[in-house]
Amino acid sequence: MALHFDTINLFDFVVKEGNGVKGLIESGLSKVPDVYIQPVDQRINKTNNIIDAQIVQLPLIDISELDGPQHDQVEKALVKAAETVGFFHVVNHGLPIQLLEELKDAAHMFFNQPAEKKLVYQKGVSPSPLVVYGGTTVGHKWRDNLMIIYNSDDDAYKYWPDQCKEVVLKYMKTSTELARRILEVLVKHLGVELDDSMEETYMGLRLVSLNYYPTSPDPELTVGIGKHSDIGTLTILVQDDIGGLSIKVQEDGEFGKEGEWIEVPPIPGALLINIGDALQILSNGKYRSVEHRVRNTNTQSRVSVPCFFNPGSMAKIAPLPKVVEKDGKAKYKECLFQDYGSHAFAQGYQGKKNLDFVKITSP
Ligand SMILES: O=C(O)CCC(=O)C(=O)O
Repeated sequence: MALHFDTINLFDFVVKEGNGVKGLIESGLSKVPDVYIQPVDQRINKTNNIIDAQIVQLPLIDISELDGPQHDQVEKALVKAAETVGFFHVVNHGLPIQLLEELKDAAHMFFNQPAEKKLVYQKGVSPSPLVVYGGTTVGHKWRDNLMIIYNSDDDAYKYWPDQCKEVVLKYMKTSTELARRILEVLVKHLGVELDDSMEETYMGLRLVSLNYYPTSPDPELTVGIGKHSDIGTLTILVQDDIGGLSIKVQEDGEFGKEGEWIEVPPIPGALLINIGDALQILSNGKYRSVEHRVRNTNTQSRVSVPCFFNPGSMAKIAPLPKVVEKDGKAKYKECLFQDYGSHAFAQGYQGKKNLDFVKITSP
């Protein structure tokens, strides 16, 4: 028989007892609890699982061609995607397809465990503050999550959950190579050689998030994740074949009209990459972070595994001097990444508003 929840025991069930949203749905819940019902302006309209947003093909880039005769065209395609839509798929990316499959399996294995096993990784009791499991009523996302920040291989072997430590570590390492390659191209286009001394600024803080989006009794009322832009430089996303991610078009053009949402269907074996706020700041606005969000479905749960490349907490982020020189003025002021991150987390899901924190408004 389905359980009945009031707000307090809902919080206890989901968060304190570690059942997550997944546990809610497995309890037989047939109605979205009030706390998860989104305000009308945050809802993702859909009828019979067809979202209002259009379905558009994003740029699909064969990254292996960076080492081949198409090198210049691939560089151009990366730069164009980063300057316009801010999201693109890559294939022949160097991450074995088997690794991607194992990663999704590992996510399922972790979330399929009984609540008490997941609870071990909850904030405050987790063996490491860098590994945190949370089902949440806070932020009202219809999603469970395991967040893992990389510190060292030793810590990974000691503290990360057995179900996923090997595969997440491999994923983080191979995607770091890929991210570095892409950042090299993008930064070179700005007139700067990316060398080891800049590593801290571009990817000093790497984290992997395992997302589990359970089916929702009414996907019109819930969101998997509300509209936001990522705060770092680049994000690489592995996802299963369910779909549900949509992005907001920033300017009229081949991907739609400014302000429209487009659905991004997964491409088997491809990785989805997007630009984050820090790269928008470093590039003085040339490369653009993008608002995105995730809808739920009432038929299938979904897993996704983003690897976020962020500046280190103590890294100063500001437009690159070479770009400012060319542009004549800086559009953003310098700040510590940790201050930017704190501001963003305090704001919650506000689209791209976080950038206002550092935006220089003309007198
Ligand atoms: O699940 C997805 O497709 C996107 C995940 C995401 O936006 C996030 O974890 O910040």
